[in-house]
Parts: sequence; C-alpha cells; structure tokens
Amino acid sequence: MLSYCPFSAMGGGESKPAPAPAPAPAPARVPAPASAPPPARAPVPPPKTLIKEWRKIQWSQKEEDLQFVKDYQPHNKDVKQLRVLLHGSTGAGKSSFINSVDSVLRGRITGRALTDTNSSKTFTMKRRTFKINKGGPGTFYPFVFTDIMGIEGLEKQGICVEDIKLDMKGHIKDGYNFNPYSEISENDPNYNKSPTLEDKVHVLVCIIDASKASLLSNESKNKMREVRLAASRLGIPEVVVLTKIDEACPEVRSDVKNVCKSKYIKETMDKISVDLGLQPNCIFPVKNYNTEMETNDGVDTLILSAMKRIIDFGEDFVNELQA
Ligand SMILES: Nc1nc2c(ncn2[C@@H]2O[C@H](COP(=O)(O)OP(=O)(O)OP(=O)(O)O)[C@@H](O)[C@H]2O)c(=O)[nH]1
Ligand SMILES: [Mg+2]
Repeated sequence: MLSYCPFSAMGGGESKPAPAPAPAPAPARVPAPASAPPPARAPVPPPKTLIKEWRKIQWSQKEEDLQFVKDYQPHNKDVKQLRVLLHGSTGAGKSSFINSVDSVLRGRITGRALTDTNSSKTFTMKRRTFKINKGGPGTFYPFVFTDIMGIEGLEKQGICVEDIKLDMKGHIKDGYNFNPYSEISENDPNYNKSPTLEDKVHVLVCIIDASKASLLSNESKNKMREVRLAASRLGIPEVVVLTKIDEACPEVRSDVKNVCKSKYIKETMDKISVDLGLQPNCIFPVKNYNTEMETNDGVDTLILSAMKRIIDFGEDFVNELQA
C-alpha cells in the first residue's frame, strides 16, 4: 500500500535540493507548472477472502429457530431424550459447543462443561453426559450431550476408536475414564452389558476446528472416518460442527455473518466433506462462545442451525427404530 506524504505530492514528489534563492526581488510569481500526477498504479486487490454466498442463512429467523429447539419433543414414546455423542480432535471445541448450546437456550453465557485454554493435550478424560436445564428445577430439554475424550493427532494418545464404537451402542456409562491404550473391558463397572434404547447414541456429532482443519493428521482423519463408517453401519446419522470459524477467517472474526461468504470456510468444508465422506450440507460452521460476556444473535443463529439439524436427524433415527 502506498502512503503519500501530502506535501511532497503537492510539490511534484521530487526530492531534489531546492536551488539557491535569487538575490533580486522575485518577479511576480509564475504559477508553478502543474505537477505530474503520480504514475497510475494498478490498485492492489484485497485478498479474495469473501466470495459469493454459498449457503443461505436466515439471520432474522433466530427466534423461530430458538422456539423450534425449545418446543422439541421426541414422538417416540420409548425415548425421553435424544442422545448426542460429540467426538473429534482434542481441543476442537466439543465441551465449548455444549456450553454454547446451553448459553443460547438460557440467553446468557454459561460454562458447565469444563473447557481448557491449553488444548495441546486432551482435557476431557471422563465420559460425562450433560442435560440442559429448561428453566424450573428438575426440568430438562429432551436431548443430552455426551462428552468424551478427544481423538489426538498421534496414535494411542487419544480415545480408542473401539471405545467410541462401544459408546455409540450404549455400552459405556458416565464416569468412565478413557484409557488411550486400551478399550473398556466388559468387566469394567462402567461397562453397560444391556443398553436400552436411551443409552444408545441417536446422533453422532464430529467437532472439527476450522482453524486447524488443514493440519489434521492422517491418523486423526482415519479415526474419524472409521467412527463415521461404524455409525453408518448402525444407521446413526452424523453431523459435523466446524468450530473456531472466527480464528480461521479474519472476515468472520470481524463479523460472524460473513461465514457463508468466506472462501476459506467453504474450501475447508469441501475438504472435510471429501475426507470424511459426508455431504457438505451436514457440515455446520459455528463460533462457540469463548470470550463473550453476552450472547449475540449471529452466534446464536449458527449454533441453532446446527442444533435444528441435530434434532431433525435424531428424531428421524428414533422414529425409524420405532417403525
Ligand atoms: N476462538 C474460538 N475459540 C474456541 C471456540 N471453540 C472453543 N474454543 C476454545 O478452544 C479451547 C478448547 O475448547 P474445548 O471446548 O475445551 O475443546 P474440547 O474439544 O472439549 O477439548 P478436549 O476435551 O481437550 O478434547 C478453549 O480455550 C475454548 O475456549 C471457537 O469457536 N472460537
Ligand atoms: Mg472437552
């Protein structure tokens, strides 16, 4: 970017030393010839971070979406709540996503599922299921989130894929401490030998950090793909939640509503779609609440749009089980 000094520009932009002043009184000043304009330079185009909108998001529809999530009740009477299992890379924002949904539904920032600011090593070690309070004491939304240990980049450091598969089938109880080196044994007190329909997972959510998606190791991608294939064999629907879109794209950081014009986010979603073998319309970019003191409509809308799909998928799944 050029920055012109206004004075040198007015004087023609030359920096030659001024000639010595003439001793005689100066004649009437002849106006200096108009200085040549600075050579035309092609404007440097801004980096193309924004492109044509690639997904329509109804930013004004937040209240309707919120009401949909608030009113949801499973039709299948054998299921009081949809079980949503979150998995993904360590530090991708799994626990933050639960906190964010909680915050959207309560209309204020909450932080119940503990998160970690130093995400180099997995923080959530223990399986824990979170219910979201509906208002009055003892009243909860009919969906729960099961938070588990992250998949690390390097083999044997994160959760075993076998444990995720067993969890999807309802075999792991809350409180189980994941062991990266071996899967749960059938003799473990936290092994559920006879899972009910409610213990089983109804929707699988893979959480991926948009700012590090391109750095995902093959090891992690293979683990995620293996989990996805196991889910599809069980008929469990899967959604990807792409977090940290604010860290991934400066245009989104300045305004979250730029997300569906962000070239980087679009490319990241296309890549994930190919790597995991999932339709792009099952991938939802979100920004989790992490530093905010208050909720805001843009962030809420993205979280609700992911939640709506999670509920729709879960509802279809449990209804098919009934049929
Ligand atoms: N800027 C930004 N930071 C985020 C977002 N989501 C999560 N974070 C931050 O990322 C860090 C890790 O988030 P967690 O929610 O603990 O991640 P996790 O997937 O539960 O991690 P493990 O339990 O270690 O596997 C925390 O510092 C969060 O505040 C997001 O959308 N944007
Ligand atoms: Mg966590």
